[in-house]
Amino acid sequence: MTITITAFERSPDGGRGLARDTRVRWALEETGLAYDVRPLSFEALKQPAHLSLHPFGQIPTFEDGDLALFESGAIVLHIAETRSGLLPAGANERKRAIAWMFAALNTVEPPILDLMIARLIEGDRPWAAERLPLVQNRIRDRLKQLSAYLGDADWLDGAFSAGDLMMVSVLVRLKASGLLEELPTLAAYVARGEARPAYQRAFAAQLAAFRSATK
Ligand code: GTB
Repeated sequence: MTITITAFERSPDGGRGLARDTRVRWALEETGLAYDVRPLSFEALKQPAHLSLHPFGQIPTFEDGDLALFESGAIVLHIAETRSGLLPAGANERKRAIAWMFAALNTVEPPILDLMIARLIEGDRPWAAERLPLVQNRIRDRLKQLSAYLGDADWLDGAFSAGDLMMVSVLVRLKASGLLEELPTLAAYVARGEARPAYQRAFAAQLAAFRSATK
């Protein structure tokens, strides 16, 4: 049975790998799992066939035999728990790696999403210029804390794990903002993640899909 994931037919990020299928592709590549991709238009996302897999009509989803999952965090955790390479062997270390996945999704990603919304959706509101620095400063606070924790280490808690995969996936969305560059430790951390061959393969695959859809 081949794993099938869903992705945007034509990602609005222009192939920059910012949509959440990239983190799932990355986890699949890290663990050596082959997969197929079902590309979906924005219209198809909201059709019954896809809504039966994803209640909110979004990507990514994951199907493997009789298992169907949605939510990138749940999908990456499933991959990490069923294959070796993304979670440490020790029980406590595994839990800490999972805690870092939650930290990426629940503590670091929300202010980053606020910035995207403030810029892309609310940028023309009369209060936008006043709000933007507040949103940016909330991100700065988180990044400073994360950078201080990381210190000189390559990865968050020992060897590279699903926690790093998720954290790097969240932080890459800041690349165009300039905020990452304010903290060289974190910029280097993201660069280390992006340099991994599995990330490179995942990125190339989503870019190839975008290019073939826009040919
Ligand atoms: N919590 C869910 C998860 O982690 O899986 C969130 C899933 C989600 O937001 N999916 C988005 C989606 O399907 C795509 S990734 N949106 C369509 C819809 O809701 O109708 C978010 C995203 C979209 C676009 C860019 N971009 O253009 O840069 C980046 C990220």
